[in-house]
Amino acid sequence: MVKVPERATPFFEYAPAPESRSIVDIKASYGLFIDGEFVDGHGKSFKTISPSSEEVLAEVAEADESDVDLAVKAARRAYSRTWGRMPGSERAKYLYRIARIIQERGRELAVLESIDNGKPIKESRDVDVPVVAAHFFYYAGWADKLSYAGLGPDPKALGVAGQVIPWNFPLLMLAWKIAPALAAGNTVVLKPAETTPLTALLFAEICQQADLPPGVVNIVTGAGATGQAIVAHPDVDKVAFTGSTDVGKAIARAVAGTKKKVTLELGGKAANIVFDDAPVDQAVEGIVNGIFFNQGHVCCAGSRLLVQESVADEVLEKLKRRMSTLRVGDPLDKNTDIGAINSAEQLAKIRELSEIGESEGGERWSPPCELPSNGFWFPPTLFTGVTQAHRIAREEIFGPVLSTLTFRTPKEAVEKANNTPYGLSAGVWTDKGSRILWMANQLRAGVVWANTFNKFDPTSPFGGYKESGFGREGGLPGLAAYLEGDR
Ligand code: TAP
Repeated sequence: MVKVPERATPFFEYAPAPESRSIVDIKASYGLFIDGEFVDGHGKSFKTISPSSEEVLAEVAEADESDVDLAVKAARRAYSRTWGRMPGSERAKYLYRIARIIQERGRELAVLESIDNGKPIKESRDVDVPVVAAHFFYYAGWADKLSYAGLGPDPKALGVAGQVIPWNFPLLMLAWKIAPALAAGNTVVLKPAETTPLTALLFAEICQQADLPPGVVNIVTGAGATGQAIVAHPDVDKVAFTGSTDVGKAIARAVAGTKKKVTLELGGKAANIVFDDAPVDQAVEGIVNGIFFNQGHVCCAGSRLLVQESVADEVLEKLKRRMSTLRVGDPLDKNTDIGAINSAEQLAKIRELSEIGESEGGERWSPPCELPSNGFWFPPTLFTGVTQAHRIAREEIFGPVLSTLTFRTPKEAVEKANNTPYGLSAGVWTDKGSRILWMANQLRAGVVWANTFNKFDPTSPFGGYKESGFGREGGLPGLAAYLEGDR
């Protein structure tokens, strides 16, 4: 019998690392990065705050249509005069330089990401930043090998790419977008999310440090309207969007019938499927990583646990015990497992769906844990007794909330896993290789992890089926998405 502790370790016993704050230089205000320079915008400005303290970090320019137009014009000039004419081997040198500077300034990037986004420093330092650098290294290697992309002997870049990214992995989503676009010879105008603009602006400084020609990368901060202006701009050749399915649908409508190519990376409701022959302790670690990594703000989060009935009690007991050891608190504390929820709006959405989960009959459990008084926090939460009809089994919560369903047979597991409008990822835990292969074929998900979860690598294509979007990022498909001749 596994004993679940009555009280988890309280927040105040942690050892915060405030000195790490001093290694970043957050300016009082930021302009837009257009044509290689930071410039004042024509529009208003907005505040970016730290979700763990609610402290105002900086005032950031909000790009309006005229700013977006300037950015697109700068990108077009750079495409026709410098970047689009440069041999791939030369472009590669810039990308390698950027990758190395990211490594050199890795600690600064990680601390800034944790402050602006709320994610634990051990994740930004050990996952986000290294994977960001790896993306630039990987695509630098492709820049002079485009004729091996399978699109003919001399595939051409598309031109100007307009890129709009979300707040959950601000720097990593930027890398997924900018590295392949630049390697293929495109120039870019990128909008980070309103709540997490700071690391994209630090990346702009890195572009200056790397002597990247002006206009190759343009960063325009702002809200949804800025994103809309990028998508609508007539001189944008390619739109790459990562975000919610609702906004993705609006973007698909906006570009329909235009010359623009589009890739959409949207939401998910992944099943993490545990069979009775799985190594239970390992599976429990995978369940925890699948849903509590990055506060569950992960498009491919394993937010539906499907566990085989015969092992459900054992798995859930061990899971509760493991959840009781998770530390929620200061993102800059190296011991923190779960940081702050990114915004008050996201916290309200998580609370609302959790309350709906209870009212629809799900049984809600969280380990006792003391949450800090300032900032936006939500405890790791487990729902059992969930059915497929419940909203928490169908809708993306995008928070540290796991919905558990059970199954008896592999066929039933597949039916339940596929019973969602989404199709981004899935996880399978079993000892049988043949079952892994069978499940991978049956599951309608772009990525299927076997006996692991949430593993990201620049060489692996990532993307969804159904309402999780279309197109792939990462690997060769991620490069081809920025070249003429791709489907
Ligand atoms: P969204 O609200 O869709 O926002 C994404 C980006 O689009 C933000 O920069 C946003 O600006 C901007 N935007 C909002 N309305 C727009 C419009 N009408 N036209 C153009 N741009 C617009 O998503 P989010 O809340 O930031 O991110 C969470 C969602 O992203 C989740 O559904 C998650 O699953 C998905 N996601 C998917 C993936 C992949 S790879 N499939 C990866 C990460 C996240 P503001 O910031 O100002 O709102």
